[in-house]
Amino acid sequence: MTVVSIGRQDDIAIVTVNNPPVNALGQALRQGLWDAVETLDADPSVRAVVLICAGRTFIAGADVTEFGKPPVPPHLPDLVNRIEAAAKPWVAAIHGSALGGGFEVAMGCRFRVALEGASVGLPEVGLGIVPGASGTVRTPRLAGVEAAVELVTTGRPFKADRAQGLGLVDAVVAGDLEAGAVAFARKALGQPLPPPISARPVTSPAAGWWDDQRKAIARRAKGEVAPLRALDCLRVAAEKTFAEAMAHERATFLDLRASDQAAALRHIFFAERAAPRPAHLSGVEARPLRRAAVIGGGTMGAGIVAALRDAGLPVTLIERDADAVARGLANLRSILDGAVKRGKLTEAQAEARLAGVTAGSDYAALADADLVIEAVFEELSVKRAVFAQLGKACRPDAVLATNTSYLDPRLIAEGLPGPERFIGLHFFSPANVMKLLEIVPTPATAPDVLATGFALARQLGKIPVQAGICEGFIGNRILKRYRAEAEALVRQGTPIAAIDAAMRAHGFAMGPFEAQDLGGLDIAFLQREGARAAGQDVPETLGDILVRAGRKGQKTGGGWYDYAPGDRSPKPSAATASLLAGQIAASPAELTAEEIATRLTGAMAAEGQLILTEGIALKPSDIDLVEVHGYGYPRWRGGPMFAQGLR
Ligand code: 3H9
Repeated sequence: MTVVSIGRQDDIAIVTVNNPPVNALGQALRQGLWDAVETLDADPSVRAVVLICAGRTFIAGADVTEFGKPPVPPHLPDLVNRIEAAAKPWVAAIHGSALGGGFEVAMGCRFRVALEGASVGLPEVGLGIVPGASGTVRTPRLAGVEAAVELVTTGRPFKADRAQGLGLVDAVVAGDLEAGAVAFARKALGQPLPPPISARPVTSPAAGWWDDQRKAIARRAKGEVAPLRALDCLRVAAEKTFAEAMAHERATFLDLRASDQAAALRHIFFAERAAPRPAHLSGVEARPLRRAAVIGGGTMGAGIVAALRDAGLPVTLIERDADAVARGLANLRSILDGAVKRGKLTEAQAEARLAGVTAGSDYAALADADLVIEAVFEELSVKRAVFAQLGKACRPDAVLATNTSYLDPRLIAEGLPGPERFIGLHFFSPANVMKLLEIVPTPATAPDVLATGFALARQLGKIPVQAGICEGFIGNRILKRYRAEAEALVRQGTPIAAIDAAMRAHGFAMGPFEAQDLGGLDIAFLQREGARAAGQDVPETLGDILVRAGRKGQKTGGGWYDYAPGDRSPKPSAATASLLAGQIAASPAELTAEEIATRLTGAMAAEGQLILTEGIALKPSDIDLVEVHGYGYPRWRGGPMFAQGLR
């Protein structure tokens, strides 16, 4: 396949890159571009060059699959310099995304023209590295230090119009990108050329500004090293010569590329991309999804409605009676209002989301639904009653899903006519925000129904993970083990606050006890009580002792910790200490923060190993995705299985 081809529009050469799927800068493409510069420099009939890409996007970056291998020339920084030093001006014509090395190549060009809606960015920190082909050095020279710091240290791309406002691109065109870029090039040839970016000046802010940035980034990064190293590169770029800054950036890039954090982030990057299309479902066609319905308008049901509406699906919401319908709609409204407040939706978008929902209590409204998701109270008899009605009201080919998080889906589906259309779809709260979706087939689930679960995840922009049937599936089963291990540490005398602090230091947003106080201790307690009532042998937990004493977490003013009214910051609790006193070892084992984290993440991985052995999860990376996307496991550690070398 020819990855680079050269065409002409009179005296303007058109260099087209065609390296599907995302025009990543593998060795062949780097060489092809290098050769194109040489060829066009030598051609006196060419006055300017437009660099454009075939397919869905402009060059989306270096080829990440090459990162584990020794670099082969031409190296990307040299290629960017070569394009910049070309005898004719190059114009990058950007559609889709110009990311990482792709945007660095665009900065080697004398001009950048973007199609409306395109974006540019330097997402390298998300892969645990810094830009390695002048991104930290040319960006501040192109658009100033402040824009460069935001672009590089957050890794978030900028849309074309914002990029133009900051000077990252020179023009935004609508319609035919190639024609627009050629017209731009012709006009540019009639004027003096701007200096190449490497020759442009850069002004460094005062030392205090850099210190403030460092503090803010360190707070956000929670142990992730790349954003801070990227800031260092930008500071060197602003304070030293171009050549010195390039050398510093390259050394940092190579150092980080070989780091554990980069390996972990690459692992998650590829696991996320593999998840929506599992190999065992290739060739299995999903059922069409045009209309969806949700049964139950509680927090979870309303969140699922919001997620379905975000994906543009019309939704029918069914509740028991008129009051419950009104409450369900109010729940949805409050989710949408929250999104407006946070700037995620405009008022008009929120209204449109709401307008696409038909709510009522009559199951007859489900006659044309392609997919129904049950999200009612977590009790078997209640759920069974719902499916008995669905069995009568829905089309025989409609996919019927339960959002249960603990119950056995086989029991929920018992007696359902057409059990092959039944599946578990376990969303995480808030369902319109959390990316994880556990997909739980029963032995009766048809392959195309399973494929429909994955298709739904793709449509909703979620990360799907297939889970087998066991209590808690993958995520909640590991959570239970994690909490049990944390309680075991408390029993051995490790202070509650030391455990939470250790897990935060490890990169979790919260420790296990703070998280329980936030979510409420009563949910898991009621579950254990249910199991006990059903005759199972469930030993008393420390959490049970607290709940029995009325300490259910923040909502009761205290759980593992105390909380002052209106203050969510946890304070060590004398009441908790006295309630648990009889359970705690007299001579405590002194553990370091690292030992605590190793013990707890080790327990997660051990449970993950059991889950794999039992066939509940299909592969270790699925478990890592569950933990990273559902339970706050630090992404840059790659998940519990990756961290233990279980890949
Ligand atoms: C970098 O550039 C370093 C430089 O500064 C310095 C170097 C010296 N490489 O996401 P999708 C594959 S670091 C290899 O589903 P979309 C992906 O695995 C890089 N493969 O598509 C998948 O494969 P498959 C900085 C890549 O349309 C397929 O392409 N750049 C790469 O939803 C489709 O991917 C980035 O971090 C890659 N760089 O989204 C950009 N990227 O089909 C990362 C993708 O076999 N990429 N693949 O499963 C993206 O953000 C998205 O892919 C993009 C398209 C937005 C471009």
